[in-house]
Amino acid sequence: MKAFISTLLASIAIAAPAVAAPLPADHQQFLDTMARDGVNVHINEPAQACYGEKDMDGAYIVFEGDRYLVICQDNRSKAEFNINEDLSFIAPWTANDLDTIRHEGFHAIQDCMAGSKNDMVFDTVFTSQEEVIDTYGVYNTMRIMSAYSTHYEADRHGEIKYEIEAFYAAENYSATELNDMYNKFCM
Ligand SMILES: [Ca+2]
Repeated sequence: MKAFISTLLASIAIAAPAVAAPLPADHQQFLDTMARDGVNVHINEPAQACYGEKDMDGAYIVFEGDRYLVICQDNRSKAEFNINEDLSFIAPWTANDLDTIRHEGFHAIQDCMAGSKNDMVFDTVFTSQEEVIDTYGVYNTMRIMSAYSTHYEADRHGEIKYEIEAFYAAENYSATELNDMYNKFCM
């Protein structure tokens, strides 16, 4: 009997990841708020973004006035999580996936800070950039600046402050706090 139970448990452990793992409620709420306000939320698609040459975590994009929040999950390519080869499959969420939701969602909030909320014209959310860098850490800040200038064109240099702020916000603010910020600045 004991052996049977442990075999059963082992098979459950293998089968469980095939069931779409629900997002933690706070992150689901943040995505729902943005979706209700017209942001198009895409998980593991479009393929050009999530299965292209760059190993992307996600993106915030505005195309012809429509806002897109793209989340590419860490485990999107792992066949063992997707035994049915379902194209719309959602892998189990990782801490980094959740960080990506907070990071890209924060870019949507930055878009609300200047011009219209769907024009990719950003402003910072926090008044003191010194405080942001101080809290996030100079080393981490330099790491972002270095990665960013390697990956993007030099003429986008002015946008680094928005990246630093988004990394800082994703690390230091909960999805609930970011949801409140979205409601405050975007609605
Ligand atoms: Ca804007």
